[in-house]
Amino acid sequence: MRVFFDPRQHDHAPAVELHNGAYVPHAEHRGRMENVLATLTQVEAPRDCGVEPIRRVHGDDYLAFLQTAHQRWVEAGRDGDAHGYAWPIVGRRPLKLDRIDADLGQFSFDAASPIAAGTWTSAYWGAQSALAATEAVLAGDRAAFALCRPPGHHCGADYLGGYCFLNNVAIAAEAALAAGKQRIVILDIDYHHGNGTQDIFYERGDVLFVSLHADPVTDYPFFWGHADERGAGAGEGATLNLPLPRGTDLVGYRAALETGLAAIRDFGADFLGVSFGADTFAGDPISQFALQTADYTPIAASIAALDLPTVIVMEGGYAVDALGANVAAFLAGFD
Ligand code: SP5
Ligand code: ZN
Repeated sequence: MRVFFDPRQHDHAPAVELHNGAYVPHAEHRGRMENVLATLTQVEAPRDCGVEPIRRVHGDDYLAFLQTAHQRWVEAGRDGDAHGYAWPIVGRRPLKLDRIDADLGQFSFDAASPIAAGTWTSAYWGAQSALAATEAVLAGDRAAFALCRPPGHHCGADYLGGYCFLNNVAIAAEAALAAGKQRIVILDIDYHHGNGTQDIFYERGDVLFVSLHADPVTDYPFFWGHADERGAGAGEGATLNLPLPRGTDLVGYRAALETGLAAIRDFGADFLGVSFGADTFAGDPISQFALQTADYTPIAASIAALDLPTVIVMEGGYAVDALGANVAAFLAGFD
């Protein structure tokens, strides 16, 4: 399987994140990618498809914010990475505000996703990796893997969060639609609910979003991913959330996966995007499922049995020393 990654995806290097009331080392760091790259024999850098395919998902105001936020932070006399502290949870509207602090609130939903000097560069090239994998699949490859960093599934059309800045799987899905695909499924198997992806396609009937994740009653992102969120308007019924309890092992996971796969078969898709997070691993430091490394192979084999052109996009996974082995076990299920 072709694998895409650009070394500029390492540039994003926030120092700390807010966790349980204190600043701790940022969990989403370049060592994750280094561990995965060490297990892969062949990795290609993506070509540059430019910003247009990103604009199919993200608004221009948001993209301008991402590109300038850290510079504005520095110009405001601040040190370190840009962190927000105030959010417009009621009646958010596109106000033109001067302060970087206002825009950090306007364009994000959490306080744990700082913007560093290299954030835009890394997010941009991560999205290009997703687009290159999509191109490979559109050209006839059965599956391709985009080693995206930073991840993408928590960010929406005009907000960041959950370590995510550009929604790589949504960008891949829109590229597939632009190339003539008609019905897309996004299967999200990161530990956390993919609230940004869900939001982007919530009112769309041509993109089915299926997510297996830790029950948001107990886990981040809390406010989305509940089973009663099923889409709206033309997208009514095209969102399927399958929340699972902490402690879920392969037995419980496969039962939910079968439910998701049955919905995917019924939908009649011609293209599949997989948001793959390895934070479902038993040893993950910020997550509470109980999957083992060997479990990722049969999980992937069940997904591969859908027999759809498939782009796999990297999302989370913070047990750094095991990440490469977990990714390799997953990719093996497609071979
Ligand atoms: C893509 C993805 O998996 N995002 C997950 C975002 C979860 N962020 C909130 C959880 C807080 C965990 N902080 C742990 C810090 C350890 N250094
Ligand atoms: Zn996650």
